[in-house]
Amino acid sequence: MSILYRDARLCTLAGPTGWGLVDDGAMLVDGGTLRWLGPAAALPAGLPVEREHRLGGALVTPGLVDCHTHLVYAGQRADEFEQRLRGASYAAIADAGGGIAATVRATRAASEHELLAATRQRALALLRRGVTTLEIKSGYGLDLDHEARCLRVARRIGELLPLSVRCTCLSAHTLPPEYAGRADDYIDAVCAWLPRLAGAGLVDAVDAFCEHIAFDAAQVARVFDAARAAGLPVKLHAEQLSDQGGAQLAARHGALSCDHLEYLGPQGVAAMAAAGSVAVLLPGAFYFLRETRLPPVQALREAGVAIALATDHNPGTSPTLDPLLMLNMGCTLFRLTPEEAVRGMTVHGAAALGLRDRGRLCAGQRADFVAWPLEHPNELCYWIGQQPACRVYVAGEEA
Ligand code: DI6
Ligand code: FE
Repeated sequence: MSILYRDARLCTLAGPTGWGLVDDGAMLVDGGTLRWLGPAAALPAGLPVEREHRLGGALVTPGLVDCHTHLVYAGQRADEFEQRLRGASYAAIADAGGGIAATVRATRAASEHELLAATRQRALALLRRGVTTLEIKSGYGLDLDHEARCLRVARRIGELLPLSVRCTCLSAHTLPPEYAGRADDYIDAVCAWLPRLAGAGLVDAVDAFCEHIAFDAAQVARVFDAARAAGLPVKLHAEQLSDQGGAQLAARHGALSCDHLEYLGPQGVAAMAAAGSVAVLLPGAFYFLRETRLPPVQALREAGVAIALATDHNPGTSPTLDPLLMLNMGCTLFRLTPEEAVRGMTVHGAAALGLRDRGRLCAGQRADFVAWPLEHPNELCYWIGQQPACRVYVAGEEA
């Protein structure tokens, strides 16, 4: 079915810089792919158009890519939020058995059906707010069966909703209680699961948490070697609370992305630039943990490292389902320009997932796009908590 969309202001992001605005634009979609786009006045004659749809002067951007979420979990951690407001640190709460471990207990206790229902609601909220490609991590199961369950739920979301879902195995998220004092044994176990989870078609990438409250660089390196042996790309929660040299390690393994990065140093920046790893910045977690150390945005820019933004949705450090709020915070907290922020949740978010077929509007790309009741794309970063009533199109069809 070929569909001609017209009467839109296109924000194509087609070039390396600039919004790529096209006024009075038209787009021809066929087989879920953009075949032609440009000013309506330049529409070639004789295009095969089976259906025509007017977008009422809407601003059209590429579909948003939320490249870092922990969407599969049960329960909530509002009590920890209160404890932190009274002065407890995230690390101290984790050391006392709370934090990620608290969500692991709740997640293990939930049924797969409950996990699916809760995750579906969250994914649907993101879809309604313009997200067309979504990464979902495991990491609240932390044994083979529970990790497999979380990854099955993530996969199922991509079948139930008109969204592209990428599933990331984050079994090296924290040490589960049954392995207390035996972190290296747990890493051995994770390395043994990986080929099985991958063989079941449940994993698109492998992630780990490199931090003093999680795993050290040598342990992460073993997980990454197992990922490579299973033919899977890697990414890393790196330098979130301290500089562990995680970004350099990840870059040596050709990481798709390094994420968080508040404590990233010059050597980490250089390593990421050389490896072409994307810097995924997560202002929701920075804000919610009331962090003060800023990621080195200017150094990343100067080194030519692509910067992405994501929600990092999770119950401990970023309980948001609001992608546009992340764009706003990317600008206000991290001093990104609005164009950098929007690229961060489109073309660079896609790159952080290894996807080159989306994130821009140009011929040959997937026809994932969003029609917004806005005049200019900088408004995506400007309104706070307004949720403009957008229409979301996935592979050329309204979702
Ligand atoms: N860093 C984070 O911000 C999340 N995971 C991670 O490695 C937090 C996960 C949680 O607190 O539940
Ligand atoms: Fe995260």
